[in-house]
Amino acid sequence: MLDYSMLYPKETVSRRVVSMDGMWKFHLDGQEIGEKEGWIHGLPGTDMIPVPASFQDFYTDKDTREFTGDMWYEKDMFVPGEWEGKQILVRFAAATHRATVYVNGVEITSHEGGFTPFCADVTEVVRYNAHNKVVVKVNNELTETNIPCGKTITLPNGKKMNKPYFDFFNYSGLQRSVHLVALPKESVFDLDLDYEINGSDAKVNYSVKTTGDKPVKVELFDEAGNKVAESVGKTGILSVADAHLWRVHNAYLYRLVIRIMDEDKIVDEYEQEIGIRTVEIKGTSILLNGEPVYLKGFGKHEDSDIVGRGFNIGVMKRDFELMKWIGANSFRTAHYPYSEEIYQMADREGFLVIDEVAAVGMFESLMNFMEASTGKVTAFFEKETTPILLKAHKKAIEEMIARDKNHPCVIAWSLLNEPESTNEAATPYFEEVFKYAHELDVQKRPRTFALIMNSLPNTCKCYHLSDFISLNRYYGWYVKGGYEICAAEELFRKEMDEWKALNLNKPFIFTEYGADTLGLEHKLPSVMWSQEYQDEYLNMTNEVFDSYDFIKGEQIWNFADFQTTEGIMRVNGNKKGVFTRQRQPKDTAYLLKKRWEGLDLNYKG
Ligand code: GCB
Repeated sequence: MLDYSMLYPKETVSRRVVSMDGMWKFHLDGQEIGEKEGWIHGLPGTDMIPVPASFQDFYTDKDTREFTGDMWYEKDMFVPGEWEGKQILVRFAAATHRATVYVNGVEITSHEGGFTPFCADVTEVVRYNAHNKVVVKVNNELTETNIPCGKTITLPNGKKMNKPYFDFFNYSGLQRSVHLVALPKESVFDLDLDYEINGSDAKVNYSVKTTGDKPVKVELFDEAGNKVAESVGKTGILSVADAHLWRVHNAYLYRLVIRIMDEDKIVDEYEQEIGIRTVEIKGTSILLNGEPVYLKGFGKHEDSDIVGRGFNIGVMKRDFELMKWIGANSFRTAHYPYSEEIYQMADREGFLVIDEVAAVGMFESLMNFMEASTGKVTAFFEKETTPILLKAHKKAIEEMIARDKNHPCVIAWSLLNEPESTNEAATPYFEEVFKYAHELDVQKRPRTFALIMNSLPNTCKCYHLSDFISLNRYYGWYVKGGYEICAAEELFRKEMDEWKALNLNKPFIFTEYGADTLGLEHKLPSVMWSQEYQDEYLNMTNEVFDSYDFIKGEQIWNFADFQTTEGIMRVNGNKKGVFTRQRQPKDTAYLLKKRWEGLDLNYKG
């Protein structure tokens, strides 16, 4: 079990939350001298950097942008005297990819994994009614024993460099918010919810974990603020008559209030917005509240100008507006769990989310998107270090599920993206992660992984574990692009016919398909990279999607252009966006809008 609570920090009668976002002192440590020189007590120099943000795109020199290694952050925090007797935490929503936290010169905790929160319990070291110094050492090196996978090399000039086995820039640093939190000593630690719908009524099965033994009281309020159910006990059932269900683009959110009581005194109070809904796979259908849904949407990234992968509340708002405009109803959090605020917004806006753990790059290649289509195979899960990787992967799944399980928007877990799954050795590894996700999720949401191009009906050794099959396919781009597109279509249909012949009786969705397109490039007749070709490519793939009844979703790659490592395969980033990186539509956005607005939610039933 995790030794810190994954609950989102919220103020209530018993809890206090102070944002530590803003300018932090910052120092790169290429020589690894920080500890020796006493940086845990305070950083040298005067440079400051915003949090949350990736550090890379602020600076004008390339050594800084490409920096690989340790970087240090520092900020003072004032701890009010009236908090004495409480549990005091510094909560990092993420530190990419690993971090060690020091407060007042004392090492408090370390955390590995760059896309989930952790807390430093500083109760024993803080000074009350005084300023306290928080110092964080963050490291952004890539390895094959943690996720996302890659390696770190040393250049002839002595500088380290990241070599990701994945196709997005290795943005890093304190990319999400930091909060100072005060909790009562006995507090709500965790919450699990599961739903049953019976006609117009619903049951909410809840289970609360606290850090003590005092009794728990739970109340449920509707959107108008009326109490609709209550219960006593750490586990129980809330019966809701005439329940408003959480639906696609018609989200209804109830407010669950949990209180730890001492007689009639509130010891702790926590609130959670919840949506009553069920998710289930039946035959080739994905059912939400028992009704079939067809997924339309995107593989996304957290990526924007200047702040990189840093959480950007304005970009989040714009992205949701664009997704609504184009008629999308879903997205996959490719290739890592996103900022918590994005799930909160998806809950509110009624979007369906496939939540993906950062298990990307499990195919040893710097151009896996290319090489997989040539049939390349790498023995990724047969290494001496595979058990260490598996342990890190399982921990990341545990943290993702603990963090995101109560969001109604999360309808499925994606446990790997484009792994090497054509080797026998992959199967036991996959079995472990699939079993683990199932154990952890009370709602038993469907699990999947995104299949890379070399993972075909006759080569993939792991697809049987997926509750629905997710395909990443680039027929007409990496395979037979341009004037050969008719050959691409033939190969595409051949593969789909082979899947059909297997009669798996499971839904298939496309978690990736797309074509790089330069935002300003027009050419008549089309050439690859032109806006005209992106449309041609989409018309071909859409026809294939419409030809198979078991295809139950299409999530195009990508929502927007995004930054990658430089190289001959990318023109200053991946340009498969339907929108530019500045969130303006390419031509194809209008084609997709027309298509998606015309497809019913229960398309293909
Ligand atoms: C993929 C990867 C994604 C890449 C994409 C591409 O299959 O999952 O991370 O960005 O292909 O554009 O090649």
